[in-house]
Amino acid sequence: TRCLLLGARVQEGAGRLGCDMGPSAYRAAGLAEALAGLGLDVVDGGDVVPGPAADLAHPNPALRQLGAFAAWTEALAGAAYAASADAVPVFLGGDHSLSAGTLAGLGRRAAAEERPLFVLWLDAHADFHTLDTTTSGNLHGVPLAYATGRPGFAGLLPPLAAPLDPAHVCLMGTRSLDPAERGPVTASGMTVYDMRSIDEDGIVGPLRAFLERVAAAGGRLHVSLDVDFLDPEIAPGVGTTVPGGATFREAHLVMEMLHDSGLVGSLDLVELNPFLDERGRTALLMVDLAASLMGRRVLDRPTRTY
Ligand code: DIR
Ligand code: MN
Ligand code: MN
Ligand code: MN
Repeated sequence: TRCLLLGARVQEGAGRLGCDMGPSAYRAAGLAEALAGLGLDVVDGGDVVPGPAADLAHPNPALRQLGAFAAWTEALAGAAYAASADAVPVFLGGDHSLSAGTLAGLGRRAAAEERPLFVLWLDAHADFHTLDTTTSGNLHGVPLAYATGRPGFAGLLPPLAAPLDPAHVCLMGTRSLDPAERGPVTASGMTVYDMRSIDEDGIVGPLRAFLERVAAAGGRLHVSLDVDFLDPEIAPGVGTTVPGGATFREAHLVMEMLHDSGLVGSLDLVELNPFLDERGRTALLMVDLAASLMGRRVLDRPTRTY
């Protein structure tokens, strides 16, 4: 299969500037070379360019950059739909608001294939706010709500060709929910393996159970990897660090199991903020994780001093 890298220099959804440099950092950290080194056919498709941002009004005064978010969502939905026809797209973020677009486009692709779309959401957060419930106003906090068809996005964001079934969504690494997200996350039917459950039960059994469900349903699997899934001690280059995240080996093991499953059809690498990083170590770790997902084995991982 062909692996298509697509940059998305969106930073308007995050609370601090700098995520627009993410695609450059992944390229400088050697993402294309790492994947090509695994024998994959890798194409760098450059960066997705959004149309102009409309001036969109909304009663929630906290909201920022709604017009830019809508323009990015439209452009990325089109890019994700097109790219997923014959390649495994890897979206280089950019903040997590970009997943509104990728999930919309991949939902449309899955519907065209008559396969269900499943999503593995690796993140400290649930990103399940609606435009009405967000208090930060940062739109990286809403993509899963939009993609699963929660109310309040109509007329502002592109209509969904096929809403994502919350029963097909698995959150892992969760450890920071805002009060207004808790009830809706629980009621949604999404599977949530929060950090406490991973501490108690490990990450292998829960992930295996989810992957078996995807396989049994003949699903197309999308993986959305937020840098803050990882513990800040190993991944400082992100604007929303939360203590107690996934360890180096937990994260690689997830990626290795995803590769072995053969189910992954697309990947988001989001929230890397190179301005906050330490000499590229977070970018390099994300490159290594992507390589594990694409088939690098433990024994041929290059030695790096992070
Ligand atoms: C928080 C942060 N829930 C918000 N969300 C983040 O602002 O809505 N998601 N950082 O990754
Ligand atoms: Mn996120
Ligand atoms: Mn997050
Ligand atoms: Mn189902």
